[in-house]
Amino acid sequence: MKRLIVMVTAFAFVFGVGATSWAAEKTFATQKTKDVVVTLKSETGQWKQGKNDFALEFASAKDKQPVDVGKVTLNTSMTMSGMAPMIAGATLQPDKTPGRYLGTIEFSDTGARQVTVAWDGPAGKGSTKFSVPVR
Ligand SMILES: [Cu+2]
Repeated sequence: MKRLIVMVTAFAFVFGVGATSWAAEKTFATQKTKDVVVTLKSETGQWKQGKNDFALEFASAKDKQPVDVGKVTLNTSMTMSGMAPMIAGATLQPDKTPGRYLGTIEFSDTGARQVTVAWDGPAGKGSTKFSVPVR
């Protein structure tokens, strides 16, 4: 029995590192619409200049249960004085559980981003905007 526990622990250690789910995720943005609650999470709990990994989750506004929203996009825009807005979009892929997506996004500088999340699927079509700082 002891040997089995050691093996399971070793397995979890080897395969836990580098996996797409994080040991502890921190929520860094949440936005409620009429139908859904959109949540942004990551291991660091923030977006930084450079490349970022994060998770995007959708839950029902009614009962907080995960909701499959189908096709999802996340785009960001930053207003710059005397310049065209800086635009960055996320690469998103569905995670193993419904309503959860894993994303990467790259920012070339710091500052507040206007984030637009849009979805189109079984739960209907919608979009929401909110602000997230890049530190
Ligand atoms: Cu900028």
